[in-house]
Amino acid sequence: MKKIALIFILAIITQFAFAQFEPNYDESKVPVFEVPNPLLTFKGKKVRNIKQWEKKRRPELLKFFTQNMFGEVPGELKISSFEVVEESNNAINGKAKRKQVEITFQKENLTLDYTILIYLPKGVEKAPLFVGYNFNGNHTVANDVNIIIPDAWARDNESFGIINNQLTEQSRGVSSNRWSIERIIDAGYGLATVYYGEIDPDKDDFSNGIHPFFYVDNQQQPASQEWGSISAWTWGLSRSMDYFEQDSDIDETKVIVFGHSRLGKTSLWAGATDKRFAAVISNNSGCGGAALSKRRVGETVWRINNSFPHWFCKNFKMYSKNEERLPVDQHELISLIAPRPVYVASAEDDKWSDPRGEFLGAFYASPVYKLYGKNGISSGEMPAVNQPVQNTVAYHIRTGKHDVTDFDWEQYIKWADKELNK
Ligand code: GTR
Repeated sequence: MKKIALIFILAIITQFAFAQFEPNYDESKVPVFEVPNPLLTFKGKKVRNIKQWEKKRRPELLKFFTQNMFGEVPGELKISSFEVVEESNNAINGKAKRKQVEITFQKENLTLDYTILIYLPKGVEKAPLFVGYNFNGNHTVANDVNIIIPDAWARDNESFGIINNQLTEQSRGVSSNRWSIERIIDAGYGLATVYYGEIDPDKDDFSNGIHPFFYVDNQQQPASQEWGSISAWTWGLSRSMDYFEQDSDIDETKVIVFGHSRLGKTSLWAGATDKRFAAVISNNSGCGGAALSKRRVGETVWRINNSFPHWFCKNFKMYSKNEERLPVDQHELISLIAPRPVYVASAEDDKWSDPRGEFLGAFYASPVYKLYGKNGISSGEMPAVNQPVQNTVAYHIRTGKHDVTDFDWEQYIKWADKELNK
C-alpha cells in the first residue's frame, strides 16, 4: 500500500515538474561551461596521435557512453535465419529492384523477427546503400502496394490509421516525402529500411522486443548500466549489417547509416559502436544526439529522461539537471565515428533540438578528424541557412521544421558521392 502511495505522489510531482518545464532558447542564458576536450584523457593526459587516440582515449570514451548513457548490450545473439519473402524487378517506376527480407532470431522459447525493405538501383552490380529506421512501418515510406505491413506494436495515431496499436493500410505511403527514394535510386544508391518497433516497441516496457532475450534468472528489465531502447535499435542496425554482408547485391563497404530525430541519436550510436558503417547521418537528432547537453537549450537531459525513460540506460538519470557533472558531451560521441564521414543536419524551426548545439557537436568533434588528416568543421561560426559545409564532417541548417526533406537528401547524396568516392 505504502509503495502505491509513493508511486502516486511521485507521478504527481513529475506531472507538476513537466507543466513547469520552460525550455530555454535564449543564448544569453546558456550556462557557462567548459567543453570537454576529446583529446585529453579523463586523467588529464594529452592525446597527440592516432595511436594514443585508438588505444586509450577512444576506448575510455566509448566505455563511458556505453555504461552511462546508451547502455551495454548484455550478450551476443546471431541471426538464426533470413528469408527473402518478396522480390520484384520492377519497383520505383521500373528503376529499382525490391527485396523484403525477414530476419529471425531464436533463443530458447523466444522468437523475434523483423523485415528489411530494400530497394536497389537496377544496373548497379553491388550498390552502396543508405540504411535507416522508419517510425511508422515500412509501408509508409513509399506508395508501393507490395510493401508488407509490419505487425509489431505501434503507438496509436488516428491520422495515420494506427488503431489499437496496429499499423494499417491507411498509412501506406504517408511518409514518402521523407524518403526521396527515386532520387536515391537515380543517384545509384540502394535504400534499406526497417520499422524500429519490430526490434523494440517504443514504450517504457522492457517485457517485449529484444531485451528479454538477454534476461538472466527472473530479470524483468535491464540493469542500470544495461541497454535502453536506443541501444536496442542500434543493435538491430548491426544485425541488418550482418545481413548486408551476405547479400551480394550490396556493397557492404559503403553502407551509410541514416536516422532522423530519436533515430538520428540511434544512427550516431550505431556509427560509434560498429565500424562497419562507412558513414553516418544524424538528421535533427537533438538532445542525446548531436546537440551538446551542457547547453541545456530546448530539450534537456532531465526532460528526455522523464518523457522517454526507456531510451537511455538508467545510469543516465544521474545527469538529469546535473549536466555539469557529465565528464563528456555529445561532440565526443560524434568523435567516436572518426575518421569515417559524419553529417549533422539541423532545421531552422527545430529549436527543441537546439540547432546551434548540434552544430557545436560537429565543430568540437573535428579535432579528432584532424588527427587523421581529415577535414572537419573549421569555423565555429554557424553557416548561413541552406548553405551546407561539406567536409568529412559535414553540417547544414536548412529552412523549415523538424523533418526530413528533399533538400536534406540532396545534400546527403552529394556528400556521400564525394566522401565514399562514388
Ligand atoms: C521528441 C523528442 C526528441 C526527438 C523527437 C523524435 O518528442 O523530445 O528527442 O527524438 O521526439 O524522435 O521525433
